[in-house]
Amino acid sequence: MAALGTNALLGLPVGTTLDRHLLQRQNAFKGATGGLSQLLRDIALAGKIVNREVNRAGLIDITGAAGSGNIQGEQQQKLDVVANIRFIRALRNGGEVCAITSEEDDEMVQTGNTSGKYVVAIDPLDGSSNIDVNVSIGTIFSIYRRVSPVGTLPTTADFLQGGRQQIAAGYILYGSSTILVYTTGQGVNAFTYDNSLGEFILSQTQINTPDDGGIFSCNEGYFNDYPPHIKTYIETCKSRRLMGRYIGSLVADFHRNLIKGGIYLYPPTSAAPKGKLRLLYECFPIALIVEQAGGMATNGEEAILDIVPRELHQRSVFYAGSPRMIKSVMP
Ligand code: P6P
Repeated sequence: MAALGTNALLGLPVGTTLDRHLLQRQNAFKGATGGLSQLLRDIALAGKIVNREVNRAGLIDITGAAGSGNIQGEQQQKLDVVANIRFIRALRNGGEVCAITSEEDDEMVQTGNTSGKYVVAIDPLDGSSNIDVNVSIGTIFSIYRRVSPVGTLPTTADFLQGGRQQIAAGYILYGSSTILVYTTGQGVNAFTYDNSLGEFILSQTQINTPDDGGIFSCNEGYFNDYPPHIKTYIETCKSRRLMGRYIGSLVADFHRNLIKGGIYLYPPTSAAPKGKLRLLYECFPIALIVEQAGGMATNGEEAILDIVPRELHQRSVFYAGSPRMIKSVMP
């Protein structure tokens, strides 16, 4: 009988808990202190709590607008604020993280753990305009080792590192099932949440995205704003009868294309001439995942991971997915 999705690197069968997977990975790397494993457990814990709140949002009056805005100029949803609090609290209490950059906070959040070796950039709840209409949403996270000395106050320089300096990245998709997908640079694995056990269980190992795909994902409402070569590319997709799929949640659109093969496009628009998506906590983590899965991510001029950010909430044009499709959108 064929191996049941055994994780070739560590011989871990599908069905392993996230905790055991982290321990196996930690033991496989000499000098590992367990700090990164604990950090990922802290993220998973917050994800379980947010999952619970997302699933009952309509019942406990945490849908709708929070009545506040964020630095992005976006109307915060109540669940945006709730998710932000949950992830910041889990990371602060976990002790491994000295600072957090969140889509929902204008400034870097100091956790008070000056001994923490890591910093986290996070979009606590991406696609939150979909919350009230029961469409999939997600959390996206990126982890760096701090560059400021351990024991001192962290600085923004800890976050303004190139995309290839990430030591881990991932996302949690609150969809038909809740899955956590992450990489530490040794491939991409997915864990499905079993809420009867309260555990994330390994469900897909060493994910590889197809070299080409049959899905293109973009907001065609902005088609008239797109650069000519992107317009041509989208017209070509249609002439080839590819499927257009776009639900307005990056994590959901990206994950579908990762598994089936496809391309996600957020080109420059008149409203966002430098792109809409945020580099630190949307583009970088998704780019690390897709490259680890054999795909590509670019801003149309260079690989996303080669960019060195200048500011915490910097935006970027973003194309990510199957390599043959990405090569078609490079000018
Ligand atoms: P638009 C959600 O706000 C987000 O950051 C991504 O999750 C999503 O793909 C994109 O923006 C949707 O933007 O302009 O198409 O509504």
